Amino acid sequence: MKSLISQLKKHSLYDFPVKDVSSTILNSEIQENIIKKYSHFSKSMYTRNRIFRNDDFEIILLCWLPNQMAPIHGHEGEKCWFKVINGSLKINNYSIKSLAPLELNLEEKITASEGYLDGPADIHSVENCSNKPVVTLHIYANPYDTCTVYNLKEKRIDKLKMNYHSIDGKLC
Ligand code: 2CO
Ligand code: FE2
Repeated sequence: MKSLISQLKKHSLYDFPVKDVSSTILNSEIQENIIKKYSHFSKSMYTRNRIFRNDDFEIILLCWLPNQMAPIHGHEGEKCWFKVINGSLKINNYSIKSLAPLELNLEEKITASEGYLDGPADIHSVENCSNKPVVTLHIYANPYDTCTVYNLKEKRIDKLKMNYHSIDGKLC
């Protein structure tokens, strides 16, 4: 993890070049003790467990129980990557067709299994459709605290405050 952090610090000097950051994340081994330390699951929703944050980027471990999902949301212009550490998830990528009334185009449906690297993502939903817990490692540059949620059913756009379930391994 130390080496991933120092490589990302270098990438931050060049505004996170997509190709280089992608290969850094793909090539970085996430040790079992790191996964253990930051993995916390909750029955109420998927959890966001902060490993590292500075002004330029953050690293979060997300833990998904079966059927837990992130609704369709945007990434506020930040660059967002995530790698599947174990298990398998479904990702839907969207683009905006119209804001009023709200209409999105479903661009891509991806089944992401262990080792898959997603990103940089823009508007997507992510769901654990499997019957096993899933862990994913997320890099966000720059960190954001609120995100836009696209509610297609009610044709509404909401702002959602992002919370952490744990920071540095300790529950919030
Ligand atoms: N962006 C969501 C979050 O940070 C997870 S979906 O993958 O980017 O909670
Ligand atoms: Fe996301």
